[in-house]
Formats: sequence, structure tokens, C-alpha cells
Amino acid sequence: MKTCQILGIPTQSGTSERGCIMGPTAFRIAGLPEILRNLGWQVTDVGDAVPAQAAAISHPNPAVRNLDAIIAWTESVTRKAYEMAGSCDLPIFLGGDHSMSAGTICGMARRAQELGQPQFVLWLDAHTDLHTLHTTTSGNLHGTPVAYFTGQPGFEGFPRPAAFVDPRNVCMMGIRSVDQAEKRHVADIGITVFDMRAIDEHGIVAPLNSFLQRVRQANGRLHVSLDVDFLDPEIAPAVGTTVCGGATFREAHLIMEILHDSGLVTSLDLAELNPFLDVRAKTARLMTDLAASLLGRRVLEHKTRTF
Ligand code: Z70
Ligand code: MN
Ligand code: MN
Ligand code: MN
Repeated sequence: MKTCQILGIPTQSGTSERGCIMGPTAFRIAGLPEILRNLGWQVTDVGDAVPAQAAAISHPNPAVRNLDAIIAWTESVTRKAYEMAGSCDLPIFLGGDHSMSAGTICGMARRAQELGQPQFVLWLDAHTDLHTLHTTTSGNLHGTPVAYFTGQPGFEGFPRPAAFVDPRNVCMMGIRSVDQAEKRHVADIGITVFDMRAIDEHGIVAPLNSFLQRVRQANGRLHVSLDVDFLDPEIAPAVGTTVCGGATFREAHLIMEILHDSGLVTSLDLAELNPFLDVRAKTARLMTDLAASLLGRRVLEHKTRTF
């Protein structure tokens, strides 16, 4: 039986909107562990991560908010993710704002390095989250994890990860809000970006398959990081930073179904769920259903396609 461990990461220090701290609880109330068990997975909920001891630290960019707390979370989550990667087939991380992914992905990358496999990342988000401590103007550090786990300079005071992700192994989909400093950076370091314009023109199937083909050829491990705001706010209102024009219900499910069939996914973040902003739990349920699609839920037991 395939094994899955679930870790809550109740952090909201990376945003200025309060409520993400309730994210892991909402996923549990939505029934995520049981739903995955019913799909035939052996699921262990390992509880919530706890931040490491925070040391007071200041930064020359006065905008930066909650730096000590983010460093403390990154340290403990990196360690926890690395352990989980060694003790189950699929760690799932329940956020928590997206600063959680600095830790989850560095932990996974360290495990991949030990296994001698390259780490790939599929980043599903409205945003590139590619700021450094120096370029962020909002000071919200959920806008920075991609720069951290790809080893960009500008993270003084953070733990130095044992392994980084090669930015050429990162693919982003759903992007539609990019700050000026990020725009220059994203092209320079070689991240593949399918923004909403590209998805409008080509759909999600061909872009996703081209990336999965690269992962397969490299015998890579694949981390999927799903930010609630990847989805259109009409279907997923429970997020602090809504951006119009996001992925539809079927685009999102189809991505998860294709990912499941690929057999390539080795870890998953469900990030930025803010239950305080939800409408009758619809976002918590949609995110839970998307996880179920990724872990093998399907409409029919067998393929009945005749065309
Ligand atoms: C903006 C900033 C962001 C997530 C919003 C937004 C960043 N680029 N990241 N939601 N996950 O403030 O840096
Ligand atoms: Mn994000
Ligand atoms: Mn986002
Ligand atoms: Mn967001």
C-alpha cells in the first residue's frame, strides 16, 4: 500500500492578511485524511510543525515583515520535510501561507540529492514568489520562497540549505501577477513559465506534458506546490491575495488527474488557504478534492474512452 504523511504548517507570518493559521484545521475538517484513505492510501497525520527557536534579526530593507518567525519556520519545516521524504511515498504539507515552501522544497531537495535524483518543482500560482529580502516591497515573505529554494542570493540570516533546486527544473503555471523585480529575474534564471495567456492559448495539457516528459527523462522527483490563488477567485475565494482570471475548476482537476497518471509526483504543498475568508467551506473542499484527484480519485473505475 502506498503511504502518505500529512503535516500541518500553521503559519501566517508571511502575509499581512490573518487567517492562514487556520488552514491545516480546515483541511482536516474537510476530511482530507479519510478521503485519501478511501482512495487506498495508508495515511498518517503527523500533526502540526512547530517553528524552531526564533532569534531576533533585523534587515536593511525596512519593509521586511516577521523575518525571525519565517526563518524559524523554514528551519523546522526543512528538517521535517526531509524526514517525511525518507519515511513515506508522498508527504503532503497543509499550509499556512506560501512561505512554508521555502522549507518543504528544501527538505525534499536534500532527500533528492541523497537519492541521486534531480528535484523538479511544478509551481501552480498566480504569483512567481521570486522576491528576495532586498527586492520585496510588500515585505510579505510568502512572495519569496522560489528565490530561496533555487539558491538566489539575498537571504541573510536564513539557514543555508543542504540542497537547492536548479531553477531550470522549475515550471510555473497560472501566473498572472508579477512584480517588476521578479520579471527580470524569472527569465534570467531559466524558470519555465506558462502564464495565464499561455494557458488561454494552448490549454494546460500540452504545456504540462512537455514538463512531465522532462521530469521523466531526467528520472527526477517532482514536488507540486499549489497556491489557492492559482484558482479563479470565483471558485476559490479563501485567499488573501485574489487575482482575477485564474484556472477553472476543470483545468485544475485535469492537471491533478494528469499528474496522478504520470506517477511522477513525490510531494505536495496545499498553500495559502485562509478559511477566515472562505464561503461555506467551498475553497477548503475544492482544494481537498484537488488533492484527491492527484492521489487517484477518478470518475470511472476503468477507461471507457471509445474515441
Ligand atoms: C506580491 C508580493 C504573493 C502569494 C501573494 C504578492 C506575493 N508579489 N504570494 N500571494 N502566495 O507582495 O510580493
Ligand atoms: Mn504563492
Ligand atoms: Mn499566489
Ligand atoms: Mn497568495
